[in-house]
Amino acid sequence: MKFEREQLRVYFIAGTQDVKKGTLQEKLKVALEAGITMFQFREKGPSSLKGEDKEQEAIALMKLCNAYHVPFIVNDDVELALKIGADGIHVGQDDAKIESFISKSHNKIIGLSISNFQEYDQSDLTHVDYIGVGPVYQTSTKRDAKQPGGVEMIRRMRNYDESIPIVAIGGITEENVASLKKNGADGIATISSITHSANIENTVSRYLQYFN
Ligand code: 3NM
Repeated sequence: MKFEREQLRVYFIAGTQDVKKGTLQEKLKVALEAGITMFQFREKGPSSLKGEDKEQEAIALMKLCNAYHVPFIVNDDVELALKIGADGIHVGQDDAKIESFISKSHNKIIGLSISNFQEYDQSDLTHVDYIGVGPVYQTSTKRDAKQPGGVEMIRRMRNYDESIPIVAIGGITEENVASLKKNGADGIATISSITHSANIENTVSRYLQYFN
């Protein structure tokens, strides 16, 4: 699938470990129906699925995304992404993974996490379609998250690179989206505000309103 920056508008990220009530597949279906523009399968941590179970879950989630023509991105696991034919990968500061992915695929979406200017400067962005910049705010979802940079970091990153597609991540809620958009984010990426939402449809609809 070809990358377009509009796909970053409402970027839902989750793994089975993020869902306490119900299932990830149920939640993803509601979120897709409500109009999320991208999905990342991020299966991580002690309670996450492994091996064959992880692959089966990934395939089921990918099929849902395909039905809605929403890109299905795999976090970190290049081998899995290639094996099941995902639309792309998202990686941390790891150029080797990007190299190995592009050597075995083409026309795929590649996202890279960037937490600060030092990481930006040391990254090769040649094959990178978008950067995930964060954490913007305090997050309890990612254990090893760096210091939050606030909306200021988004503004400075946008000034530093005027053209690269940027998705803001970390502690996103309906309250902070407007200022992130105003300061240059092409979209928001969120885990808990969707997985913990009492009404996913409303949450996604309100996010979309800010970017439409
Ligand atoms: N990456 P929530 S913060 C997956 O800073 C992830 O790169 C981050 O979860 C980064 O939306 C984060 O619940 C967790 O805060 C986002």
